[in-house]
Amino acid sequence: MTVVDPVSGEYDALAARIREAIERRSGVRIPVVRDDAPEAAVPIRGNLIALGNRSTNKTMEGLYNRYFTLLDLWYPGPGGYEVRSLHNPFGGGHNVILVGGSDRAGVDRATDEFVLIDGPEGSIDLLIARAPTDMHTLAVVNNRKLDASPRNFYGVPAGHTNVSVWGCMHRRHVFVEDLDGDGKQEVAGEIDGTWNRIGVWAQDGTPLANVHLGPGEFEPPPKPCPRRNVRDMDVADVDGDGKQEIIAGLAGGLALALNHRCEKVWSKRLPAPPTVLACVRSPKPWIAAGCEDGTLIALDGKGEVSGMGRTQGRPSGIAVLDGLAVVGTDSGQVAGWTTFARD
Ligand SMILES: [Ca+2]
Ligand SMILES: [Ca+2]
Repeated sequence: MTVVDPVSGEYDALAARIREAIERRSGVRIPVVRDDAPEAAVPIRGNLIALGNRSTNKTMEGLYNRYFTLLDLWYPGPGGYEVRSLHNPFGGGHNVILVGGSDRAGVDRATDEFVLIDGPEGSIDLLIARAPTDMHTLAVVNNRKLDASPRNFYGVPAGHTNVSVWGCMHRRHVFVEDLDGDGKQEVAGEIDGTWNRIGVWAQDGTPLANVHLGPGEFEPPPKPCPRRNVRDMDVADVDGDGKQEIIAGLAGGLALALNHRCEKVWSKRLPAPPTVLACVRSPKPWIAAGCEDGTLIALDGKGEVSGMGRTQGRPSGIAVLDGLAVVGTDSGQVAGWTTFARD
């Protein structure tokens, strides 16, 4: 397996993230080649992981011109992403994993969604979330079968209803973490759109916990689907008890903390609905949220406000850098803040 990274260098950091994710899981360090390398040529001569779209990656362009992918500057559109397997396109027994988007935000998100977990009998499963999508299930591709049709990680525990809608519910986060501290990893994430919920599943897909958060907000036509009401989420042990909390920013204006059973630990009403949220893990855990009106909030592990600031515009992205929360807004501002004194 080889990662194809364009000569532009635009996705170098993303290619490194994929290589590290595979190395962490399997112990194998796979090669990364440029898209003008012989190993990246189409028709393909080996198993590839291709980043980007037809305009940013020559390998993608070769596949696109033969109708094997539709990833371009229009599809999946601003911020959209697709992680998909392309099975044996040239009959030579070689396959491609497409990690694509129309813009950097989409390809970045596609890389985030490239999640590997332990499969049966020592094998490895790739969990694939898509937006746009058909159903809200995760696709599960096992490294020994390379069959992209199995679906999992969408069920609900007994006593809960599995609300299902065609093409109107999405997966945007897949966390693989030991939530309850028992040494085994669980899969956690939100399902959003027409109906919103957060779920936790065992590694075999058995539903362990679920909380329903209700219908999404309707947008005026031509938007076909209700927007999500889970705007952002993260997972961290924010209160230091050895078990991870699930922290969600909701369109109704709340930051919500759940335990691994999806039970509410606390919720906090913010000055305006949050658009982005992340947990900062050092030097001590805290939660950073950016709100619609540009307010930047720091919450401690109990949901109490420990700091407040302001930026211009609506926060559209958040990252954590060395104890600092950094937010970018739709008006072009970038702001970093922390609640602790820095060296
Ligand atoms: Ca566990
Ligand atoms: Ca905890």
